[in-house]
Amino acid sequence: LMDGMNVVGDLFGQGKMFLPQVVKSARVMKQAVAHLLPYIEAEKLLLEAAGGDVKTKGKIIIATVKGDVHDIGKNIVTVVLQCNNFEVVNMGVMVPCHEILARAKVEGADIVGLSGLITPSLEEMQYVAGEMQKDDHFRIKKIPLMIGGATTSRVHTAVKISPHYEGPVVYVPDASRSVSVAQSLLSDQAAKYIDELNSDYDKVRAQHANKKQTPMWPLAKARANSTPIDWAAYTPPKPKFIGRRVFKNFDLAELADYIDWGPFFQTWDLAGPYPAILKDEVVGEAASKVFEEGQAMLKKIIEGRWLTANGAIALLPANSVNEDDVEIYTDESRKDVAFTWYGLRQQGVKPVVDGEQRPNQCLADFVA
Ligand code: B12
Repeated sequence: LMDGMNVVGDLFGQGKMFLPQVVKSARVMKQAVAHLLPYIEAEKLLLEAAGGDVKTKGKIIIATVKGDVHDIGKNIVTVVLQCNNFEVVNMGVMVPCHEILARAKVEGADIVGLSGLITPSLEEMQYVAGEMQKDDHFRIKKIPLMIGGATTSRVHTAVKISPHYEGPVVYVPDASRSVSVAQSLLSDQAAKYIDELNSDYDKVRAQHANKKQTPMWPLAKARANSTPIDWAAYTPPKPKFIGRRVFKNFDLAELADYIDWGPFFQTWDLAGPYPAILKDEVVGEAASKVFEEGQAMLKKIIEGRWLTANGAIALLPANSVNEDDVEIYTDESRKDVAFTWYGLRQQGVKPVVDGEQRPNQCLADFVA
């Protein structure tokens, strides 16, 4: 199984295998391991009874952080570590920091592993590192923290996570690497490995600090350079109604005609515009397969009425206020504010192109 997963990982890395196949392989791997685990446990017991050495290489707590549902990568790492004789407690997804740390203490974990695939997880990982620093159990023992998942990176780990915790914090790019990293962290040579890691991260931090900052204008200057629109010369078209409209139980088949399949392929990491992607030389085959499966699933959803599509829209009067914000009113009298949409204005230094100063835009510029 491990050899098979390594082949999958290598082909994925070389761009010869694509995400849909990786996800399927992971599913097969998980099922196969679940089937094998009782046999592995029984074998361990036999070995122990015969006086053999069944000591694990170490205990690792692994979890996908609070707010993040992505499971697949963490499960692969769990299986790979288990197959390499580590004891792994997989806490699942969306696990709050205090639960991870409490469990790590109860289990006497040697390493804490965090997985995260969405941007907010990056901040949550910094929080976990900070909480480990505050807690004597982790800080004094310097329990290592392993960081993984598609949005994480060596630079982010070095610059944003590691400074929150004085124990070792290691970015691990993929499951196969997790074994050697965990072994290094727990070996007799750990101090040397950690020293090398820290000096590498120091370098990364220094490089990051020396990076050229994007030149910015002060907010007042950016505001003074807003998108020039002559509202006096513009009469907006009148909407057919002002207020709210609710659409109940909208026909799913009709909605399906409006699906933009582009993001579907992007999500599966298959590059190219739809429908040309289906005939693409490199990803055409994988794209066609996942498209076919997507269509079959969509048909089931529509025919089985699995979903109810309700919608609501509101057409309401609005004005820009305070230069960057938009006030939306409950009716044409424009007395009661339904809500304020706060805008962010571009503050980067804008060039002059063909004698014309490019504006620092903000959504509010496009509302009178
Ligand atoms: C499958 C998937 C889903 C599935 C998850 C199913 C499941 N059970 O996990 C579903 C459909 C539920 C989903 C939901 C969402 N997703 Co999603 N999802 C993906 C997708 C397509 C693949 C992720 C994956 O499994 N990759 C394969 C695994 C093997 O890779 P991996 O996780 O990186 O793991 C490897 C390494 O990183 C490492 N590793 C991972 N964890 C750890 C931990 C440790 C300790 C170690 C050592 C190593 C390690 O080892 C693994 C094996 O080598 C990615 C796109 C992509 N191309 O990555 C988007 C993606 C991650 N999703 C995304 C988003 C935005 C979402 C949603 C917010 C969508 C939405 N608008 O509702 C929600 C998330 C809701 C939430 N609160 O979390 C974005 C994230 C963008 C961002 N930066 O924030 C992505 C990148 C898609 C995109 N391009 O926009 N998603």
